[in-house]
Amino acid sequence: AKKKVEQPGSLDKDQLKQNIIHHLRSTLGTSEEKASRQSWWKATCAAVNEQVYERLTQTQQTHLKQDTRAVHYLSAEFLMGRLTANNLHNLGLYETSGAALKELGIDIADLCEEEPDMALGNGGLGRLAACFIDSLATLNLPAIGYGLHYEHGLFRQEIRDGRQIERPDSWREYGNPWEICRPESIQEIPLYGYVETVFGEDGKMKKVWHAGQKIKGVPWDIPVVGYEGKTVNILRLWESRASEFFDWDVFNAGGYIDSQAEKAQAETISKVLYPNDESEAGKILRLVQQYFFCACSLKDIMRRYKRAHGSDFSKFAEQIAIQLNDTHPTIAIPELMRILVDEEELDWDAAWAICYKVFSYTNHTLLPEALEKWALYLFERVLPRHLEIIYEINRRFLEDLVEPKWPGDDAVKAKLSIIEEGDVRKVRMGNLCVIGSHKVNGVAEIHSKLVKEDLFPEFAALWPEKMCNVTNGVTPRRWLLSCNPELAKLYTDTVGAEWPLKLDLMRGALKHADDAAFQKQFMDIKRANKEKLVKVIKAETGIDVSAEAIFDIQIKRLHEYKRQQLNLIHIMALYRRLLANPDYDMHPRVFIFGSKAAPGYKLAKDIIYAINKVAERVNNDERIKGKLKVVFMPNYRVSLAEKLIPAADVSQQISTAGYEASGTGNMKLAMNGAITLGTLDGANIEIAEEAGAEYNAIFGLTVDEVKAVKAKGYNPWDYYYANPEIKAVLDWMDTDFFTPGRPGELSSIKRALLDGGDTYLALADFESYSEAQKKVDALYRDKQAWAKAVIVNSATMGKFNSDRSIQDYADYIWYLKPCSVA
Ligand code: DL6
Repeated sequence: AKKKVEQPGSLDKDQLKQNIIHHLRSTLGTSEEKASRQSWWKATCAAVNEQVYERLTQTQQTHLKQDTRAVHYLSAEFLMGRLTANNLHNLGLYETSGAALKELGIDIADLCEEEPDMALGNGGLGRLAACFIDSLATLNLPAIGYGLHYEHGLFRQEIRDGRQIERPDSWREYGNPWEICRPESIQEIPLYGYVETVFGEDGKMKKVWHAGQKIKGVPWDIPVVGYEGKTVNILRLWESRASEFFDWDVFNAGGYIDSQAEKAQAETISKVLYPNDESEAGKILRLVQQYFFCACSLKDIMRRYKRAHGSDFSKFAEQIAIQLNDTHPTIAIPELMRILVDEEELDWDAAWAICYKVFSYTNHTLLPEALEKWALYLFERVLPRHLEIIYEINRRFLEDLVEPKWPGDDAVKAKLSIIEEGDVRKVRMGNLCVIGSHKVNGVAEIHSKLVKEDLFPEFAALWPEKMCNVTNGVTPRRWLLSCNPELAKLYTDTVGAEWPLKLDLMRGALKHADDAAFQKQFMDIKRANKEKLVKVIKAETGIDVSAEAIFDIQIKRLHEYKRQQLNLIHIMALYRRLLANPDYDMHPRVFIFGSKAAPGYKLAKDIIYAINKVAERVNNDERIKGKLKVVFMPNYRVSLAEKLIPAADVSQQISTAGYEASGTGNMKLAMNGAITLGTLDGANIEIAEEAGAEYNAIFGLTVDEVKAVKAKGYNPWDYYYANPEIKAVLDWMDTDFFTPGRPGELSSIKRALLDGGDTYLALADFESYSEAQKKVDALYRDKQAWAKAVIVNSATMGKFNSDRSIQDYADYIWYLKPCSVA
């Protein structure tokens, strides 16, 4: 008889307990008496996986049977964090597991701490991908995430004498219970070599790519459990291996090291996330990484398509949607053309029509340095056939579309061409993405407008309907239900249990925003979360802080445009005010930073150093009576964000207007009851629209004002001379006040702000930022007004559910329908 498929959450406490003990003994080979916490964690995962795998099989069989259209989300980054609590919540097993483990003498929160973060990403873009695959499964949308199985994710950050030190991250050194190796789906990927032109028996010309090297792609699947656990999709990550990983003959002849050379070389491809690309070898490695994961994924997509449709490609674009998460997977466009034209022998126009319908591209930044370009000579070496295909795409584009629209205009042609001319000719991946995709989206209203008007205006003129917006979102399952269980419970008690799926329901709490009893409940939860964070801060940094203070948090990658330096100079200004007048009227404040700097970004590392040095001095200065504390939390990562966000009072989102594409931390913090102290940039604008600007602290130049100031000619020295506080603070950096005996150690920041031209207008926004900070201080002291503001912020964040973003993609970009799994 056919076994009944387990419904998610159907295990009771005793069954779960039995399963955990069973796996402890038979999977981990240990016993209740001897087991380490690691073993308990792995046994719990194995017990839960019984359900996950069953739902996964059920999902895959349903999709296969119904031959569903699916989206394939190609991303160089998936910043997953930890999966245990998330999977338990999504399966409805968190409470039951907690109870089962308690009877076994284990605290579930401690158990979850055993899991290393899966840090296969840098920041916003990677975390967005992780939220999106959660939402895809939750909405029962057939989807696969495809990426790279990096052996080492984003570096682990240590702080030594205030400086960032990078250490390798080894997230799967001792095995990861959430991943499944699938050797049956290994792919082989060609690289290098040359292209031969041959003529077939039919007299047709063909191109044959003779690869110089072949690499094996081994897939690792991570099940992605949707909320309520019905659909379990997969994230498939490719690991590189040598095709012939061990040369037996060379080994036997005594060449012990040489026999493994090919293996070592092949394995470097998936070794690290973003290898340093200052050298030529580093640049090639990045290009190879991108091609490797795209080519593996396309072969996988082809295999699945052909299983259902053979070589009839007329249905390909009906069945397959591929989303390019930024420019990193752009190479998938010429690769699909190569497969269709060279291998499947479709004619060019038919192949191009398919590609165009299949691909869509999300732009995540306007910063020119992030719009990838590859030196043509390197590209040709690694992917000779792809370069030919790109030339042909470009030729047709320029002749068929650009010339008719702008006859004889060589300047427009040069700008839109996929090939950039110059001393070193380059392949522009951004242009290729736009030309090869049927939709191009930005990630917040303002950003999409700037993509259209400033970044790609000519492309928008050619294809006005192509450019669109999908405002980002975050999954409320991780970023509220799991990380802030007390607030989640308050929402459930107030608006019902459906809110994690329909986040707009949180608005139901608005009617209690003025109610003193509700305010007390809300603020008691915040206080308890702050008390918990006080302990984490003490344990991680040794710094004592009080939960009485305002917790003012800036957590994000370190970049000049994000303006941690603005926060820092304001902290120094406050410190000066307090030194000048110890009774300076302010509510105690703890400024908390969490941030990693790119290893080669010197100024960003200097800013981390400066924050730490200012922190040392401020935190130990008794004259200011503990009114000001500065904390730099080392090794900022997803699991740390889950502890910081529920405890925040103030969310600093202070980028120069026009530079932060969207931001997603801003959404998480507001959802958890923080005021946004922010510029009118990225999604801050939409957050302020939803919550009401009056409940936030908005400051600074707008996008248009930033453009106007720059156009007029910005001179930061004007601000230095006009504002004595700015002058004093910057001059302080040249002294040894914060770095005793070593004057000038902080001067690089001053130099960047003055001699360097203050590219991101920190000094221009200082005064208005400082005023906004005063407003925050005053509001906090009015307990009722503050409580109301944070409740309003939290309750109005429904729009920023990643389910809404994914529904927008499904409706307007992928044309994708849900498929319910029994
Ligand atoms: O769209 C996700 C996220 C945005 O919220 C951030 O504003 C943006 O900075 C980030 N972009 C990147 C750029 N990476 N590249 N290339 O991470 O995307």
